[in-house]
Amino acid sequence: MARSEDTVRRIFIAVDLDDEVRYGLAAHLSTALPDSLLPGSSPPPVNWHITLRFLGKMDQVAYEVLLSKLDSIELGRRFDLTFSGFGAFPQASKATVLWLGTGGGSDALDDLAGSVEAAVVDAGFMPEERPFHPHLTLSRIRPPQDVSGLIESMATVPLTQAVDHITVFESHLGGGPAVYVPLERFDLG
Ligand code: 2AM
Repeated sequence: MARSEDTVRRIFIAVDLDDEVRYGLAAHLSTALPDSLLPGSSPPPVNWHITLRFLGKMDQVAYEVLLSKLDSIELGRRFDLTFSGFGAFPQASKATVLWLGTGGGSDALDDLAGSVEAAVVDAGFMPEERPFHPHLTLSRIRPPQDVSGLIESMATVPLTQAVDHITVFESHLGGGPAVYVPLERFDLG
């Protein structure tokens, strides 16, 4: 169905996970965690991803310019990404976000985020002010909690994600978990 010119979408660009990694990670967490529970509210595994750039709402014209810029840039060579232990934003003693960090391949992921950022700015969006901090959000915690013990207990996760494309997602918010719809993908070399 054709989209009308005044369509507005809430967009982010991310590294998606293969189902094998997604559900392998969910299984690993449920056995590795002391009481099989994460504090706070956890997005369902189907929503797990690593955000490269969150853009927010944009109209059809901006969306099409973004796609054309993403299509025109060099995204680099595909690479393998491994996962490290847990971390927290803004800090472990008062965590509002519990996340899984990346291990091997983090430098390549940094480069990929840099390429995406260049395309985004070239498309006319404001530059991201915050430094890129790759993470996979596992839980959002309100009110904040001390998760220091949990972070120390979680070692490297034995899973590898082959990063061979990036995905442009539309985010639908509402009651319950967000729904993330993949709209476009761009392949690495
Ligand atoms: P998060 O992983 O740190 O929660 C889709 O909403 C993705 O975009 C989420 O993974 C979230 O990152 C990120 N995101 C959502 N709102 C954002 C915002 N206002 N600024 C930056 N990133 C945001």
